Amino acid sequence: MKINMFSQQILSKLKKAQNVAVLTGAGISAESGVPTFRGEGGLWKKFRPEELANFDAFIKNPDLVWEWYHYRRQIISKIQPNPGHYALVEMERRHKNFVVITQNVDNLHQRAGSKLVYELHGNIERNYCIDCTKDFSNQEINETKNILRCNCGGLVRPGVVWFGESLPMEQWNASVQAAETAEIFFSIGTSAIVYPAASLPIIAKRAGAYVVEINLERTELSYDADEVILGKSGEIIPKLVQTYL
Ligand code: BV8
Ligand code: ZN
Repeated sequence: MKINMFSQQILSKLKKAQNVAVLTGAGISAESGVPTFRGEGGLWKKFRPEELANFDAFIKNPDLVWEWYHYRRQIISKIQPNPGHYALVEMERRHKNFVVITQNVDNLHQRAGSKLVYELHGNIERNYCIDCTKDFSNQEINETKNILRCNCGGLVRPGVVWFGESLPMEQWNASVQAAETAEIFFSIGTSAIVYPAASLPIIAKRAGAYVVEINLERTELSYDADEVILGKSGEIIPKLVQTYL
């Protein structure tokens, strides 16, 4: 394991790689102005995400959970993707099979132009009724900051995956497959503690991928990564792209 900017290994591997997978977390959106959950600069100090992002919390205190999501929707509606997101779009053009697997719900990879994005934890721009599963548009949601009720009487919840809930099966299976076939696997801006997403770099490593971590600080994954690059993803990914593309 090395701690430096770009090694010869990563550059030569990237130049010839056809299969590249990237796992992203809240850190990649930090430079756009989306607060992270944990780590340096993590803003949700008042509540641990595990306390709010679960179904029981929603049933016990729907207004509080709804307010948290309303606040986050407001932030996301005002900000833009950053150079880290855009650099991944450049990489997608360069490699035959390139996939972004994201734990983020902020839609910023898609807004930047990434075509193949697996959303493991859903998307904050979707909402649905907990009883009849009817979808509610973002516009309907944004009209009020109070929690909505469906015609059937059910509460409307955000279309995200909460703790204790299963990930979308198709996206998860496709992500595992991408990890198993990746020649290079990047883990970017994630504390790598939320499972099963955090198992993807390990799956990739066991299947032979060169695992590269990009983060402000070392994480649970750092010991297993082949290379750790410490710094801001919005600076490092564009530099990497300039160096090898
Ligand atoms: C499940 C979505 C099966 C909604 C989120 C005990 C042991 C092991 C596992 C478990 C356990 N107990 C329970 C579990 C399972 C649990 C889990 O993993 N818990 C952990 C916390 C112990 N997982 C689940 O429940 C998952 N489902 O397992 O299903 C099942 C089914 C039924 C019953 C049981 C099990 C579902 C997990 C989904 C959670 N959903 N949110 C929302 O957003 O509101 S969680 C939340 O954490 C985030 O949304 C995000 O998706 C996820 C991960 O966070 P990160 O993205 O990594 O962000 P974080 O803030 O932590 O870190 C930011 C990083 O960026 C930092 O490292 C920082 O240094 C870095 N950074 C900052 N700025 C920059 C930067 N890096 C680079 N550049 C910068 N500029
Ligand atoms: Zn309903």
